[in-house]
Amino acid sequence: MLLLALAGKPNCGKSTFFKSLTLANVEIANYPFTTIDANKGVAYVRSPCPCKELGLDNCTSCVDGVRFIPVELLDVAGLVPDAHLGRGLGNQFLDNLREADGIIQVVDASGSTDAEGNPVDIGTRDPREDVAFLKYEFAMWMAGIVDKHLAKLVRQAQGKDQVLIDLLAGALAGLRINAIQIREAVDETGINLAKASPEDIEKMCEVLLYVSKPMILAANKADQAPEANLASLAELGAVPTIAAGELALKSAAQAKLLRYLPGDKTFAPIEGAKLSANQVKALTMIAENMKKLGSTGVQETLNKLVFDEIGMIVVYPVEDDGKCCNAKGVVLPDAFLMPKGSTPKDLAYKVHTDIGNGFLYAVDARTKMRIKDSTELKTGDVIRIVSTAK
Ligand SMILES: Nc1nc2c(ncn2[C@@H]2O[C@H](COP(=O)(O)OP(=O)(O)OP(=O)(O)O)[C@@H](O)[C@H]2O)c(=O)[nH]1
Ligand SMILES: [Mg+2]
Repeated sequence: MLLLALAGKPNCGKSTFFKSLTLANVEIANYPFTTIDANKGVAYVRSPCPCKELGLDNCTSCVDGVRFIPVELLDVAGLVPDAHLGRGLGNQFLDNLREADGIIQVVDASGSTDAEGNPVDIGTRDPREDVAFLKYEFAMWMAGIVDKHLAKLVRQAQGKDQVLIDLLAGALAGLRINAIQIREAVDETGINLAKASPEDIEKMCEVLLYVSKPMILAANKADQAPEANLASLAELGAVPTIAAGELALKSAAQAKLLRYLPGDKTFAPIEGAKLSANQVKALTMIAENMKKLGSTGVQETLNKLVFDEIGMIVVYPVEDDGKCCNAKGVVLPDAFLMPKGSTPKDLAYKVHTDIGNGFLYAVDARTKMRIKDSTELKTGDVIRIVSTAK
């Protein structure tokens, strides 16, 4: 499963963001380092289910035509400047980010926390100052790992450039970094890896981070953020978010107090639901903010990371391309997240190794036609795999 991580300075709302996506029971509080040990949970990206368009009215795998597809989400401790040197909680949670396929960087757009996450008056801190440091800390941490291994690897490679890159890829496999990405970083920075200075290694790691860890910026606490902060963060591509609002809506929907699907533009009352005066007041404020921003932004952030930055697509394998179902008659039973560029054979392997090994051809359920093995699948494709394996 895809693994995504929330990162940012202490007290910016990571755990609130996490809880709003996973409904896991985690600690949230207005002081730094509330979270110490990483929390892992399951969140869902949102995608339109093809059942509506295909006129399949017996789909039980979606909610009103909306499909929620699981991904793993990690909530880690806050990161402070010079964490790579051991400040704050230091390297421990940089280590937690190692295996992430993508990162949501949460910033406190309201400017109500200082660099270390201590509460200050709203608008005091310029949130742009909290953006660059995360990449820097991560790159420096990575540089430390490269530095530790490089001299030995250079000796082993005996002057062979590609061998050195392959060896380094082996050393960085735990960070999910491969030889192609290292080659790209070496070429782009123009360094001589075998003779790299500490500065060369840092430069290379900045590029390596960029190519290996797609990121999205969430301008959180947008409900309390000065307009100027939201505007300057928008210039950096940030999605304005109200994690606390999303959490309130998800919890209220779960308690059947209102109707809300994550990512909806608004929410609807449920007749007969008993809301206290305080709840009504809080919900009114959330509704006003959602109107201003378009939504709470939380689902949008996750979707943008997965679909735009990491570049995943959603594909639906079926066994019966007439009814778009599996052998048990379940309509569109699976929704698989796959990297862009995946082919029918990749899908066959994703269904099962045996199905992949026995792959013969694939049929597009919309056209009922065989598709070429080299076809790049796209989001919403409903595909029947024909394989010698059952
Ligand atoms: N106004 C507002 N407050 C928020 C929002 N999201 C989180 N908060 C508040 O921000 C404070 C910190 O939230 P946490 O989720 O604990 O922050 P964190 O980043 O996990 O903090 P550490 O674990 O200490 O690094 C809490 O008081 C939350 O209620 C939001 O969207 N709007
Ligand atoms: Mg936390």
